[in-house]
Amino acid sequence: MPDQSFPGNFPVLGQPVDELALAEIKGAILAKLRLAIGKDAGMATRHDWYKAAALALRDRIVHHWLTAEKQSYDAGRKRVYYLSLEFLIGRLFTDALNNMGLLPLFETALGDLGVALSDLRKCEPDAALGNGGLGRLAACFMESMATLAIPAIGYGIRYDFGLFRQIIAQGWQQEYPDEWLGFGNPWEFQRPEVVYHVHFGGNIERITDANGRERVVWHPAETVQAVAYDTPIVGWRGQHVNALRLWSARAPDPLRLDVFNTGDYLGASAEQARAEAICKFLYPNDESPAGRELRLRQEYFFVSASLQDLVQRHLASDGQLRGLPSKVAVQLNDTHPSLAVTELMRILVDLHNFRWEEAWKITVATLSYTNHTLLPEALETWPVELFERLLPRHLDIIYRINVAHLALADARCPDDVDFRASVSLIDEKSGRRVRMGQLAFVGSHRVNGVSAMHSDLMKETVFHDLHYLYPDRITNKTNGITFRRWLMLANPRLTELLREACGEAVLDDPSQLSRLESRASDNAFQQQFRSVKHHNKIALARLIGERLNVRVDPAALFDVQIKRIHEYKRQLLNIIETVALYQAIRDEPQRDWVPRVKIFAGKAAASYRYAKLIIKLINDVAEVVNNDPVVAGRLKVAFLADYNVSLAEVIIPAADLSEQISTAGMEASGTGNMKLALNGALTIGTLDGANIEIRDHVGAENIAIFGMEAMDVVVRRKQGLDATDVIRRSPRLSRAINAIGSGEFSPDDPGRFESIAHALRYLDHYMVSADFDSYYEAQRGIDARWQVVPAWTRASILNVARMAWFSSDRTIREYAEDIWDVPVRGTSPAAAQEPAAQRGATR
Ligand code: 26V
Repeated sequence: MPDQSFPGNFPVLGQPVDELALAEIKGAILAKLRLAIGKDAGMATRHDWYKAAALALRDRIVHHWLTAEKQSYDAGRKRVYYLSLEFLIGRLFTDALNNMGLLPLFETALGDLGVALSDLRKCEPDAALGNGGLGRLAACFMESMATLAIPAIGYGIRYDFGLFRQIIAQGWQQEYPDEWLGFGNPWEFQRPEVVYHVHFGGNIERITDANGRERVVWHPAETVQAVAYDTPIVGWRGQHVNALRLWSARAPDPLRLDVFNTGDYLGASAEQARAEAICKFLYPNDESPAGRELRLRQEYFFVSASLQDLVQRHLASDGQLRGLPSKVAVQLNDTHPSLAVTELMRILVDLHNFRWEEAWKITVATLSYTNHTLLPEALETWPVELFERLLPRHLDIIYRINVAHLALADARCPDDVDFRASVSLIDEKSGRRVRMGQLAFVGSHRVNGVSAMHSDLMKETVFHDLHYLYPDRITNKTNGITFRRWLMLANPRLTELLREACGEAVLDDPSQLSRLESRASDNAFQQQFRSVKHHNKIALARLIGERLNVRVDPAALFDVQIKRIHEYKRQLLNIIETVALYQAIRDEPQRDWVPRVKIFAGKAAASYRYAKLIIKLINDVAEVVNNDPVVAGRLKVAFLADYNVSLAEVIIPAADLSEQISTAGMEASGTGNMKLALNGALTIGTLDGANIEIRDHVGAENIAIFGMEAMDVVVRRKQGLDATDVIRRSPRLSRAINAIGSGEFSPDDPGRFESIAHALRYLDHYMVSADFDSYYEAQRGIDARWQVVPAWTRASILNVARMAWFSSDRTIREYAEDIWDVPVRGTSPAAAQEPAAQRGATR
């Protein structure tokens, strides 16, 4: 239901625009332009208009925000606090407009004022406060929590610079700072009164208090202030609004006048510079985590400020902390906020005089932790020495937690030193390090993985022994995506068609998508569906033309791989297949090859040299293939620079084929896989992460699975990484590797890709060579299917029809029920969202 609480009667989607409301919005935008921006319509730039419109919208959101906040407070509702070092939000303008039901009204109002909403939305920079999947998941979850009216606050850091901007120069990636705050940020509210002190360093002292109790006092050496900035996150239908609270760092004493007066102008603000460094930039997550003190400072900074904030809020309403877990659920997004375990213990024991055992019960009952990767090199650990220097009291608390924890381990497995070593919070093998995963696990009542397979693998691998000690702790919560952004906003034409075909209710209840099933073979409907896709492909083709000066045919198969560039994601497998296909076309140019456009986008970590070389290879292959007259346009390669949420919103609706080809066992879940399938792309993928569940839902006949399974990978790796055997058996692969290694695509530097060819032959850790034949065959199977248009369209429609379960509303409902114990408004019919297999449908 649309919310009527704000003055003015705003129309629901699809209804005619109300003249009164329209006049009011126009007045509001013009007033903002004059009074908040200080310009009149004649002199306003597009950016001024955007800001004025955003501020007019924000006013309307704030009314709902304050109402929701008051209702939650009055009802004493339990609150969720989502702690994440990353929130990959993208743009907020049309997202908020859409959820408020104000998109048509603003569009008309702005049109009447002589500006196009479609132009204005491009003025907003992406908020790219995240690296990839983990950060985007946090953003989808924030939107779903607001939609489900769960009182929640997202806590993170307000980075001055988000994820770097990527420029491709002569095929190479270059990084530039992301100055997203350069023109201000109309969405945020600075809260100068919400400030907390966060301490670092110094030493601890053990004392006995007046009651004869042993206490520990921390005498820190350094203090930084955390200042809150709130951004409203509107849920679908605009009724509930939550806050994303991001902390900015500053020094308590920003300018040392005494120092300044001695003439040392730089020294006078040195403290400020040191404090501000904490929120200066976002760390890359796929870089090896070697000794970066600043990162640990970031982690403690945001954990401490957030916990102080939530404890203070709880005390203000409940007066005591004993009942914290009944009013507060804290979700740790990966191990980055693991210090919450020790910080909550410190607050309870040192500051509020709780006995250790009771404090521990409260802590574990309040916290829960999500794991997002099994890659050993990604598991966070910190040198004990660094910890001791930066957070002496926290290290002390870790040691004490470990004593009780290891006593439990000894009781379960007496005299088993290996078991003890594997569950310990301290890794003694590699120079004594604190293991953040173990800490988060032990301090949480629930630990979840992000897909069924990933959660199973957690039990079998990284957390095998901890799972044995705490068998009820690990649970699965398969990721999801918000359909508002990834379907309604990104693909308005498909949304329109779905509303016609499934009814208006599909906007609120994705299980209605299943009503498409009966239309999947309907010729007229198929034509409409194809025409939507074609329209989206024209838009993407135009973008590729503008940005890369490459002409692509919208009738060709758009084959899309968009994600961070990483060896385990295997962009290399895709580009080798491209080379093999290119060679096949050149061998038999007369054949009727299925025209394909290979579309890549993604960033490599700045220090990840091999990934950057893969980007160069893609661009070098593109240069040759795109300009070869023999190919005659039947194969094109496009690498789109600076992949971000906004670019994803253009590529995803235009995709025919979704590449989800990670080495089995290595992709925890994936969420791009869900976005692409929801928009009607068929998946070519390995049995990895959520691909497995996507197959279960869309049906094995509507997805192309290839390659080794996770167990096969483990077995083959044990045998060694040499791939000469498979290459000998595959002339096609051998020829493609030879072409790459010998410089056919890099005549200016023939040795450029020798290292890649070498790895493919002798060090095939990611099974690129081992999986090649299977992948190539699966791709030719895709070619064959593409040529049977009605069958392809049917499979594409069935993908859309069967993706309902991957809504992040479903995921959040599961967190709310199984982990947070918070009530959720409205439940959607679960049965309709079960996998086809479980419904007994024909496969
Ligand atoms: C971190 C590192 C650090 C060291 C070098 C290799 C490496 C590779 C990946 C990562 C990312 C770790 C956290 C992360 O972003 N995980 C992603 O979380 C998504 C949301 O749950 C999930 O869909 C992706 O599969 C998972 O990679």
